[in-house]
Amino acid sequence: MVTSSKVKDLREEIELLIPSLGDRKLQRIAEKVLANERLSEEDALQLFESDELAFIGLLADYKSRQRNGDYAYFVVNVQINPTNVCIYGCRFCAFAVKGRNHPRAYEMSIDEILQKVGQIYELGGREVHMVGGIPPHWRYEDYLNLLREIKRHYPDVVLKAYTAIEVYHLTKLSKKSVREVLLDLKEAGLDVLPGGGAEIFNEEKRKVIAPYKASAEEYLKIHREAHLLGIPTNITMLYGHIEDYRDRVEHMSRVRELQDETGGFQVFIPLKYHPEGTELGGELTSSVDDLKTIAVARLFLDNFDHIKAYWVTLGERVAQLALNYGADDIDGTILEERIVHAAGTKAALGHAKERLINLIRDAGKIPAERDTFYNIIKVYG
Ligand code: V47
Repeated sequence: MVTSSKVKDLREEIELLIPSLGDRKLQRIAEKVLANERLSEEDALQLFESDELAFIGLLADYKSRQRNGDYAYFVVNVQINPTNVCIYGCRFCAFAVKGRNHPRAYEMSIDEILQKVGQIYELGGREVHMVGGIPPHWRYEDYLNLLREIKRHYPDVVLKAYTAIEVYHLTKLSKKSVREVLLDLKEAGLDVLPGGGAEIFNEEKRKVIAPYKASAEEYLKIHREAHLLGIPTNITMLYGHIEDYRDRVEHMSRVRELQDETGGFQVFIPLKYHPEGTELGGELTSSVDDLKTIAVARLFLDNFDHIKAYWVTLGERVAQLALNYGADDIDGTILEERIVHAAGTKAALGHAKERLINLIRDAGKIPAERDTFYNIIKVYG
């Protein structure tokens, strides 16, 4: 744990403010935070329902700096979405298409994929985040071969690839157990499981937004197995659609429980829902809601080292603000992203490292370039 010189000042500020809060419950929560006591689900709900965003942000900033000092992390990475053809018709997704003959369908060739991996080498990065649709014509071996080919050409690349949803699909394709599939993927070159596909764990809402997807139970089982095999994983929560605050708290509670059990999650990533072009439709959440969600995640998930403000969904400005509301990571250069862009995000792509560094500096934090496993590569003091 790296401490920040600001932690003491923040603590004093919080102590000064507590007596002036009109809300007795919020006072009690603040006292718990200062005493390093775990927040209950009721506390988290209370925070979501409170209007005291600035104060909640202060509490979350205190917690974040206590754990990660004044650092905010970024990674030089490339995102690759190999295909948008997908058997699942998730109603929040504007990216996927059902069949190969759809006018918007695409599938990258292995050469195209390798060329994209090459781009990140040129920039000095090593992380490849690869996730896409689940096409009906891909066989078990296709998933493995793609990893093998990338590793054969670029042996020291770090592959953060396929979500628990692909793993679930692969167990069906191969009739192998989750453990066997994960071992095959690991052997083929998988390093980390990304956090996509978690959506919202409440079964009722999950069935409405993603009717055919693996259940929350199955999803979490795959992450548990990965952790047991020494494969670190990330975890997301898609918010701002039909879920309510209770669902968000339930989701985070299940995440916290599994983290208590295994300690295998690296980072929690709240993903802001973008409705454009989706079957589900809806409205964008407010920036107040976005910042509060980051802050509550930081305060509730006391067993997580990192909370990511994913700039692609939040937009650069809110992601930057989030670094003072409990987030300590903004993901990376990415270069290309199609999933959230299909749903209308206007976040500009191809971020130069310098831009991320400036964005972090302007937020009053110290930019720290990290690898996929959160080891610091270089600090830009
Ligand atoms: O699982 C799909 C989400 C996820 C929309 O592990 C949408 O470090 C918003 O999981 N509006 C994929 N979101 C991206 C993802 C991710 C991103 C960055 C880092 C990591 C990590 C993981 O995107 C999907 C889904 O939850 N998504 N459609 C949409 N309309």
